[in-house]
Amino acid sequence: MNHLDEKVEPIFQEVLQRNPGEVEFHQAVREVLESLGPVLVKNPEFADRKIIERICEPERQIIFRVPWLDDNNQVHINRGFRVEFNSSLGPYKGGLRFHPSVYLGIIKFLGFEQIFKNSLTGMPIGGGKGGSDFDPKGKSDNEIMKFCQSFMTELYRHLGEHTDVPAGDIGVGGREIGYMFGQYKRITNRYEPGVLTGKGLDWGGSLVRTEATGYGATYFINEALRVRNDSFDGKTCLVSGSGNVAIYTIEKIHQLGGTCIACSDSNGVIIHEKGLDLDLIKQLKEVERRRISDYISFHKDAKYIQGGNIWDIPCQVAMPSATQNELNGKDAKTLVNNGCIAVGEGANMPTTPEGVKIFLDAKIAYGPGKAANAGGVATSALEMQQNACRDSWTFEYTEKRLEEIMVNIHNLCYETAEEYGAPGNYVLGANVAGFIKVAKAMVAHGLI
Ligand code: NDP
Ligand code: 2IT
Repeated sequence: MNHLDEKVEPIFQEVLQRNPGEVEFHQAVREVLESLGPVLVKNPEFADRKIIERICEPERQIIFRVPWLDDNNQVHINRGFRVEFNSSLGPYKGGLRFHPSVYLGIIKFLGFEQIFKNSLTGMPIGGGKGGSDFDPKGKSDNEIMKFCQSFMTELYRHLGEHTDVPAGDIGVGGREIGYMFGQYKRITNRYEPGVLTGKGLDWGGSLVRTEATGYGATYFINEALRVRNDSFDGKTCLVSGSGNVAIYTIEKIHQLGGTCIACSDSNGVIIHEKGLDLDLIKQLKEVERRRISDYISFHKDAKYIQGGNIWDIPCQVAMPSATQNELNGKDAKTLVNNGCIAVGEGANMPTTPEGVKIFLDAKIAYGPGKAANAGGVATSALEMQQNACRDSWTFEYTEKRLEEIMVNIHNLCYETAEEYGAPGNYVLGANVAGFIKVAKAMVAHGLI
């Protein structure tokens, strides 16, 4: 782990003490705080106003009971969360995650990252995150609907287009957003598209939102390769996961001339040396909601490795797009030794601190999640813009906006890293640039 500046160390110690057991939150906070020492030296008013201490404390945390009935009329109780972290730059904005591993520490790490990510997009959005320990795997469509309705029956009172605007994340896609939107509309008697993003295209959604996170992460790495006089063309790539982010990362890599030879889920890895068949993956995952292992029934030359580690496969570009801490120090070493020159994080905090250090020391093009995967939330902000003026843009126009936003984020991180004496270090660039904008707004708004 890197050193913390002497002004920042006591703040981190207090975060540890005030938030016991929330290990993912500690990890996310530490990674940002490691970059902030020089920012306090240049901006003493941030220390005087205790901006870092305030940023580390969510503005509001909501935890609630979510009761629901399964198809056999059995009662289940889950826990719902919404952490409204920071509203300096706009209404709270960030996804909802439904996964059995969810607890307050995961929602807080995601909400904390979201503050700086949303700041980097240049759009007027604050940071928040929510979700539940509900496990959508194996549930019927009816059970998913019942759960979403019960979840929204509490959450709705905290939302609003100028207050808090959720979207999807792991386990929450278009179907779940639809059920939640329906319940919101029913309870409030208001057709308010601006209250959720990731909506269906016929009822207020934006073209490109489905593709945005994966496309955006690929654009970010494309730009990082471009400044090194390189490109995706002819590169062998790995994309972990096989959900929303993974699918559209693979699609954009293929459009830019790379070949993605492996993807995964929490059970195993698919390897297809001649390049993954993306139409098949979409059919299996988006339409039929099956496991990725079923891929090999359609392609006899593909391999499935149960419990395999995708990072053991030699590649030039790796795009972790599943979940937090899925790539550790040993994996990072293997990737670098195998000739990997770029890593772009579609997922949030997928690389452990040991892994991050190895990528930075090796000076490969490493795009951290809060910069590389910001295209999803940025396109959510474009969806909010379209909703606000009752408009809908074409695919081409919206994708162009997304590409410009990702190039801007890349350049902001790149230039900030140079300014702070760490050229090529996108971690430092993203943390510092994301933080400064929020910090300045907090100073302007006074002690609240
Ligand atoms: P999906 O639910 O669509 O897909 C998640 C994928 O990751 C699945 O293949 C899943 O496998 C795998 N996965 C999830 N949890 C684990 C785990 N604990 N261990 C191993 N594999 C796991 O989610 P998304 O694609 O939307 O999200 C993927 C990542 O991208 C997350 O980190 C999310 O926070 C991040 N992200 C998402 C954005 C979005 O717009 N959706 C925006 C920015 C970041 P399995 O089916 O076996 O669980
Ligand atoms: O982590 C993320 O940025 C998301 N899950 C998307 C959030 C959003 O509001 O679109």
